[in-house]
Amino acid sequence: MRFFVFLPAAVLALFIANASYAQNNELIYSEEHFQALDANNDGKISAEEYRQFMDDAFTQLDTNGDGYLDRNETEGVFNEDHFEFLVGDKTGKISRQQFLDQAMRDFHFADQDGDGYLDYP
Ligand SMILES: [Ca+2]
Ligand SMILES: [Ca+2]
Ligand SMILES: [Ca+2]
Repeated sequence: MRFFVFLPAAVLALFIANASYAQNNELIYSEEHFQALDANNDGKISAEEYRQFMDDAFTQLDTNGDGYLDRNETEGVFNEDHFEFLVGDKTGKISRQQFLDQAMRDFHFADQDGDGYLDYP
């Protein structure tokens, strides 16, 4: 399965072994990537499983534990355009809520049939 997902492309590559990029930040998922996200092993990724994964990812990225991601913490994860896009305001940092909101927009974008789950490739 190949689909374009903006935020996960950057984050998943960091936290899932062997995730690989194609061009334009398109992440190529293999079955093992899906298994990493599919916490209850029912063969599909629910919105809640996805949200939990991204929430954990945020916690790991927020190395100084202030509840925001700044440029230093996201170096090598987001380029400058991505960072500005995610910040979206003048704080200069990405809050957990902003991060998860974008993650869930990506989830629903990737869920093309709209059943609330991402299926295995
Ligand atoms: Ca599942
Ligand atoms: Ca931080
Ligand atoms: Ca679906």
